[in-house]
Amino acid sequence: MDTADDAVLKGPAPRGWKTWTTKKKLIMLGSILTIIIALGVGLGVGLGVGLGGSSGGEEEEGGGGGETPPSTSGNYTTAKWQPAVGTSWQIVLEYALNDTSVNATVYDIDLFNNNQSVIDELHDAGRKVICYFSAGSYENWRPDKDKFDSDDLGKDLEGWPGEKWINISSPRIHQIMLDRLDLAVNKSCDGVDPDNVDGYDNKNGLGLTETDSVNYVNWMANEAHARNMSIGLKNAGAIIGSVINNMQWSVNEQCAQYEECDTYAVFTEKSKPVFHIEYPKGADTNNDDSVSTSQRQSACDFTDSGNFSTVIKNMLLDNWIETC
Ligand SMILES: *[C@@H]1O[C@H](CO)[C@@H](O)[C@H](O)[C@H]1NC(C)=O
Ligand SMILES: *[C@@H]1O[C@H](CO)[C@@H](O)[C@H](O)[C@H]1NC(C)=O
Ligand SMILES: *[C@@H]1O[C@H](CO)[C@@H](O)[C@H](O)[C@H]1NC(C)=O
Ligand SMILES: *[C@@H]1O[C@H](CO)[C@@H](O)[C@H](O)[C@H]1NC(C)=O
Ligand SMILES: *[C@@H]1O[C@H](CO)[C@@H](O)[C@H](O)[C@H]1NC(C)=O
Ligand SMILES: *[C@@H]1O[C@H](CO)[C@@H](O)[C@H](O)[C@H]1NC(C)=O
Ligand SMILES: *[C@@H]1O[C@H](CO)[C@@H](O)[C@H](O)[C@H]1NC(C)=O
Ligand SMILES: CC(=O)N[C@H]1CO[C@H](CO)[C@@H](O)[C@@H]1O
Repeated sequence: MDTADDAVLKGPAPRGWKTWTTKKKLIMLGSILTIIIALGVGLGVGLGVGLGGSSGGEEEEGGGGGETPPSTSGNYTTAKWQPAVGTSWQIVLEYALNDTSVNATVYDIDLFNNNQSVIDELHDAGRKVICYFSAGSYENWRPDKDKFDSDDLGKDLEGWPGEKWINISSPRIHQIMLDRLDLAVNKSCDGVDPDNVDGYDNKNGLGLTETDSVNYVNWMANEAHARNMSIGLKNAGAIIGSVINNMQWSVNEQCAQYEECDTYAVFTEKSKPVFHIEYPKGADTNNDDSVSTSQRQSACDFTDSGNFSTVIKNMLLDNWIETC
């Protein structure tokens, strides 16, 4: 894990692995336990009220770090497109998509770098398109960067030059994200992949909590669904229980490496795919070479792996891909 800290990565690649220190994993395990307890309590209440009853968009006050998020039991919206467990996929974020030859049902590509023409081409080939953007960070190279107010910016994302955590509770941020959803629907994206919704797990400088993320992710899901787009949860294992009913999939990085795929398997149990990425070549190697047998095993062999949509990628998320 520590070697990852030495990696130099540029541009709009995703992150998450970067800050996954042992300390963080311990904190996350604690959070998961807390959530499990909270869910137990919440389920008792929720069953009485009935699913679809109470509001999931309530304004929760963000308190101290590690606070237990609410177990939202209702007011979820549905999506027209629900991909099946095991759906094949490809993800390319490093540059505009220029290789559509991979035989995958779903392509996850950058919202800004790609024009509608390539999305149309994928649709013509019978594929579905998920459009990636960062929902939890400011990126100083995006075309809408000037819309961000300095009051909404927090700490730098460690290891990601030009990126800062943002106040995901701010109405100004919400408007920027609504504009991005409008852009996605204009480009005919079938779904969105909003990244960096786990600011609570990082030194964000804004006091972001799990509750903030739960409210933000559920809000964005309802807005995406209202635009006839589907949406998934990126990493953020600690808040799964409070948002999963609003999600159509999980996008996960490195659960095999960190031995936490069981956390994400709850998606497949609810008939929702886990679009799963492993980087067995490590942080510094980005080439077109095939992985070794042992590297493949480290990416592909885990409990429930047969239900995961696993891809083996370079950390830069360029065209190169292998499957299990
Ligand atoms: C909504 O999305 C579904 C699934 O992708 C699609 O079949 C349908 O045509 C869309 N509806 C509209 C009005 O765009
Ligand atoms: C795709 O674009 C990247 C960046 O411009 C380039 O390095 C790569 O060679 C291109 N690949 C193909 C298959 O055209
Ligand atoms: C693409 O994959 C599907 C199953 O996912 C398979 O049925 C089909 O034959 C494949 N096509 C090619 C050209 O390999
Ligand atoms: C997208 O379209 C714009 C405007 O037509 C053009 O400048 C840009 O090069 C295109 N990008 C790609 C990746 O094709
Ligand atoms: C984030 O935005 C909310 C809503 O505007 C505000 O109440 C809160 O104080 C802001 N947080 C920070 C750290 O500025
Ligand atoms: C989406 O398309 C509509 C109609 O062409 C246009 O009015 C609107 O400005 C577009 N929105 C974005 C975010 O591109
Ligand atoms: C996939 O999930 C189903 C339903 O949860 C389960 O019965 C099955 O054993 C799983 N298959 C694999 C290969 O893990
Ligand atoms: C699906 C659903 O019931 N959505 C509702 C959630 O709550 C907001 C605010 O009360 C409503 O506007 C939605 O219609």
